[in-house]
Amino acid sequence: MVFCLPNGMKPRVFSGVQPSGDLHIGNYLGALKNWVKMQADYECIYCIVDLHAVTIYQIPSELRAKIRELAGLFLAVGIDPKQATVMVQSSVPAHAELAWMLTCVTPVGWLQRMTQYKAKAATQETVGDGLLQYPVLMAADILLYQAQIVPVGDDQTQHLELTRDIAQRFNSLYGETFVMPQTHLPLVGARIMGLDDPESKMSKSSSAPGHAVALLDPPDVIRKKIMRATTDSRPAVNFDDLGPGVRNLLNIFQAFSDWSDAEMRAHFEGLGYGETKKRVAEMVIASLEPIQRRYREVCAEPGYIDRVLREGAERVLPIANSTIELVKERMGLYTFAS
Ligand code: ATP
Ligand code: LTN
Repeated sequence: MVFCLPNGMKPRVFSGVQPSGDLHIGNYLGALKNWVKMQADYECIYCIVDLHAVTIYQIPSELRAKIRELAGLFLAVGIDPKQATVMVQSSVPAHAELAWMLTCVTPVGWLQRMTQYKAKAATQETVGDGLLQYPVLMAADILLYQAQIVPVGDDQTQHLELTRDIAQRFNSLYGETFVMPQTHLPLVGARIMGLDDPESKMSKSSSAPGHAVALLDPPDVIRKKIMRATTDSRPAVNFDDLGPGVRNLLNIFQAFSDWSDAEMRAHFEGLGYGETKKRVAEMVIASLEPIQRRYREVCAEPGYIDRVLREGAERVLPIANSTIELVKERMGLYTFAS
């Protein structure tokens, strides 16, 4: 579906990924694959959210490298910097500035209820305040650009609801200021589960070796991880009674191949698990091969990634500054007399 504006302007899309851990096929199928599809029809801003990553301690030298790696992967999956803007969150200070202003209208109880906060806080010895404020910074990312559409995986729907609640509260306190953003989920692939544990979401922060397929994993590693994926004791694929592990593998195949449900059934019904896994592994390997090739090309071009990131920040700066001026004006904060 393409959202239309009266004057021919394209609706604005914003989304982000944290430069923490290795980008995996869940991130690709849940978010980035959609981002690529949307860039021709929308004004897209794709952001590397490094300020979000540091809500949990990151080794500085590794974070610095991960930011460039992630930018390279954005380009490698097909994001075209001529069509879409690729930028780093901390290079536009207005993200943090707006986050502070929004923090002041956000009840702390709303933040303490977030499931991601509760899950991540449980893994930390000391919980930094940034982890609690994480969804406010995410709201600021989106509202700063008055984005209408936010393409994400299923795990972000609660954060998007909170973003709308914060925007509504701000608008009712200070007058109509922010556009209400809509969540955009993929039809297939919105929630890819861990290969080792199909009851939990595939996640960058898991350290279990067979948990996720990274976008840069070599073919033999992909094959090994998929062949060892947790399934069940049923003899073969039965679409009327799929266990969670097999459902997840078939979901991965379908999201990569874009096959219909009928095609999936015709191809896999009654097939043994060993052969099913082989076909899934070959589909994943073949789909990632051009991404990995393009990634090597992007990295081989000296200065290219940094140029894209600098131009991205320059392109969005006027939008960010005009929102900050509007918000300051609405809240009664000081602005220089002109
Ligand atoms: P972390 O474990 O560090 O929180 P993550 O793997 O959840 O990382 P994010 O950077 O938080 O990755 O998410 C980037 C994008 O990928 C978001 O749009 C998110 O919804 C999507 N995403 C993350 N995991 C999955 C998944 N398992 N299936 C589908 N989409 C996912
Ligand atoms: N919290 C998101 C990353 C993120 C984001 C955003 C996504 C930060 N800011 C703005 C969409 C829009 C996650 O995927 N963990």
